[in-house]
Order: sequence, then C-alpha cells, then structure tokens
Amino acid sequence: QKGFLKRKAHADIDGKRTPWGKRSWKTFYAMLKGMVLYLQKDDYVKDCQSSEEVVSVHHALAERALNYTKRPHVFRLQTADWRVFLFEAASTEQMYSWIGRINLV
Ligand code: I3P
Repeated sequence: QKGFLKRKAHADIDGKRTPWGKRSWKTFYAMLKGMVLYLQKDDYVKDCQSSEEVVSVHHALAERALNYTKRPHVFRLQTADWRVFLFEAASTEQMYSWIGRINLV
C-alpha cells in the first residue's frame, strides 16, 4: 500500500497532546511495508531508509475519524505507544484501503 497522505499529529507518546506549532497538516508519500509505515517527503524517494518518519503499526488501530469534520476522508491512527495521528487520504476509497491494510497487520 502506497500513496500520498496528509498527516496531523494529535497526540505524542503516552497520549500527551501534541503541542502548538507541531499540529499542522503535512503531506507525505506513505508506504506500508510489513508492520511499518514509512513517511517520505515525496514519491521519488524510492528507498525506505531515507524516510522522514517511521511509524510502527504493530498493535496499532486505524479507524475513520468521524469526530473530525474539518476535512473529508480522514482516518485516525492510534499506535501501541499511544500516539495519535490523523491522516487525510485522497478519497473515501483510499481511506478505507489504508484502514484495512493497517488493521490487518
Ligand atoms: C495547528 C494548525 C492545524 C490546526 C491545529 C493548530 O497549528 O493550524 O492546522 O488543526 O489546531 O494547532 P500549528 O501549525 O501551530 O501546530 P486543524 O487543521 O485541525 O484546525 P488544533 O490545535 O485545534 O488541533
């Protein structure tokens, strides 16, 4: 699973609220490989090692972010270490595809 996603950090480790100044939406080229979500600046970066950010989705939960109404097709990702991210997909179909793939891991 690969594609562009916009991400907003909502909570950091242990569920602490992500501070002001670090909560804005950022675009990434995302690749899910195994239990790891690699977030890259752009799709020309082919190798995962140069990823800007690496998020483990082992024991993570993805679900549609129904409470977040400012943008369409947004899903929420809660990690095992209680970080929370919101991800905006390009379509509802892509949103459900990401949710399904993340929860399969
Ligand atoms: C955040 C940025 C986000 C906004 C967030 C702000 O500011 O404007 O777009 O979320 O609001 O804190 P910063 O860039 O300084 O981190 P929304 O797009 O969801 O409004 P929030 O603190 O209410 O989450």
